[in-house]
Amino acid sequence: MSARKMITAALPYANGPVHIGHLAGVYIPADVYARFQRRLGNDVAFICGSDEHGIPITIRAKKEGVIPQDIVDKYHGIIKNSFADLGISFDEYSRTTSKKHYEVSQDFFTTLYNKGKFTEEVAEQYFDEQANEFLADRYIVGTCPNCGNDNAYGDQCEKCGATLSPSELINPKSMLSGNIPILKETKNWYLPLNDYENFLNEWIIEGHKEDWKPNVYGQVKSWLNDGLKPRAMTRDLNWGVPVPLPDADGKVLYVWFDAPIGYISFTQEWAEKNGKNWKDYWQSENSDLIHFIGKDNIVFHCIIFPAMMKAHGDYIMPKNVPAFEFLNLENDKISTSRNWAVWAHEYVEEFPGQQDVLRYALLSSAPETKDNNFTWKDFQTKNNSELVGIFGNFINRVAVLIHKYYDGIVPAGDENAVELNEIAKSATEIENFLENFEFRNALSAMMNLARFGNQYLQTEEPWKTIKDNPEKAASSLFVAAQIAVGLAQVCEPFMPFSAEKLQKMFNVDQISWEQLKQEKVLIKTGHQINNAELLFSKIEDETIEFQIQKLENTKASNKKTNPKANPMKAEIQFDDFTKIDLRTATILTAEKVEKADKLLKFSVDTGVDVRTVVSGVAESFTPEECIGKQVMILLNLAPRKIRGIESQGMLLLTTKPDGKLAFVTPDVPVENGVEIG
Ligand code: B3M
Ligand code: ZN
Repeated sequence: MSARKMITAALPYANGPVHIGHLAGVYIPADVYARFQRRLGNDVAFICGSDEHGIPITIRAKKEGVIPQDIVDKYHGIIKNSFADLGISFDEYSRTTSKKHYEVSQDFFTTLYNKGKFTEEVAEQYFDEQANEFLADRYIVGTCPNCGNDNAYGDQCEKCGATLSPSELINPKSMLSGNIPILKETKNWYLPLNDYENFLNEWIIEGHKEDWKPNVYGQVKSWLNDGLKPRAMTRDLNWGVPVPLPDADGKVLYVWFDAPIGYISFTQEWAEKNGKNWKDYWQSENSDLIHFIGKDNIVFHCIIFPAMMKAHGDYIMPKNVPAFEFLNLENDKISTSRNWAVWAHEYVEEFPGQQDVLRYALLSSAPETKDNNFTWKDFQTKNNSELVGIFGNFINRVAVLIHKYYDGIVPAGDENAVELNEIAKSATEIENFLENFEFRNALSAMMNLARFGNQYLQTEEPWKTIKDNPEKAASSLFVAAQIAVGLAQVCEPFMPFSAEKLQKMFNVDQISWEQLKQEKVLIKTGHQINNAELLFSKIEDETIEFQIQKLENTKASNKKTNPKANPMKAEIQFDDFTKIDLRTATILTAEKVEKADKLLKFSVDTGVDVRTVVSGVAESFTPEECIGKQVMILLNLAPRKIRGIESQGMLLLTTKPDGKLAFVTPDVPVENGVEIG
């Protein structure tokens, strides 16, 4: 009987595109595993989707000056396409804003509520009176009690790395309005994780010491040693799945409550479309649940989500949670905000048809047991020396020689040649490694078969023996053809695009892993093969230089030329800019405004008319200094009353190093009323 494998990959936040760190640490290994399980003949559901709730989304929306829905729509599309382009073979890729997900996650909450699994707690939380909103930790800034950084967040100081709670911040301020927040009482529903300590200890600490990765096991153990506390499963926020209770206005499910339920709701979506029963995957002891995640998600997948499922009562526990460490880029931490990344969607565009090269390079430096590093030079070497030099070279020689000497028909050879054992050996090794989540070793075992084939040809030299021992040449190429087809089979989980090309080239179908281990002859004497196709091509130095230069540019633009300069405001569209009517103008008269130390009143010739403008420049200029100056005016600014005087427009000003103001003027005299833009 085939086994059932419920495989999940962490739901990426739809607040930015995916980069090589995500790919190497979660999605490519998960895909290799899922593809391999399918080849074993197992019943696989490989499920993922975008995580569209939570603070990361609302922060991004604020930064881009749009609403959260716009953000998730944009990035969900980009992420989904990148995965498809890179051959990540999800059975379902959905999103947590789907209708089904709202139903399933609310239903899950209601079940726990009705079973009395939550406690209700009233606690004081920071509230922004002007914005009329409770503030998530990330929305509070203040001075770090640890290092004095003035821009520490309510949950963390990014300067010294300290983990904080909002109440520890000195002079907390709301990021929404800049005001000082007040403390206000609010009720939320908590899951008393402490009630699940015994269960978790027994299940993981006693039950999975041997088979879970040491990094995962160790982290869980230290959490349990420290003791668990009740954790709020609801939040006062306006972006998320509404809490399905009558007295819960303005409250949503905690993103780490709803997101993992996404795995379940997406499985349901998939099952409905494919005539399956989702419960076979989530609520049956015949199913193995496996979560692929990054190391920062361990506590959620090994403690909180299992506690939720345990509280619910109907669910199986994960069989394993292979969590990966982090991948660095050119020896520096990958960072979305610093744009220090290789973005999946850019790679696909810049390296068309070379998806397998990235898959190969990332798998071979997958951060399995410790953080690892990606460099472009290394990427180039892996392609040129291994994929082109060994794998591609071997395949190409086999196909070309069979065409050259035998018109593309596989010649006769020894069906019991010892070399043929290498194929089953490679398949078995790969199987053992993958069942153990050792992706790098599995990849090496695959490459070793290519290496073996290459050396075999080199020693046999059929291009020489063809002259005086044609039978030997035929036998060598028969064996080489078996190895080539073996490679076409074993490389599929790792390099699916190349596998497809290879299968076409040798005119064979994909077979199961079992067959691969049993059948020595994978391509028979007399079988017609197709023309050789180029599998991999050399990556030139210029291509790599271009990528390195791109990173250099990022580095340069991350270094502010003026450290005091404020960050850029939210992006605007060209249409927004064209609404602004800027003109050249000349100051005709200037006088002090009574009882206002800072203000001067001007009459200004704008070319269009002569109008009155009040400006706060009295501490920088005398009225006499201003008369006759050519300036720039924002002409279509709605009039405002300043000290009883109607100011019709605004003069453009900037600040000099001494703190005094200066008019922005054209660098040569021009007529009044000329447009600027
Ligand atoms: N969105 C966190 C992350 O991307 C998160 C994973 C959810 S898995 C249920 O790190
Ligand atoms: Zn600090």
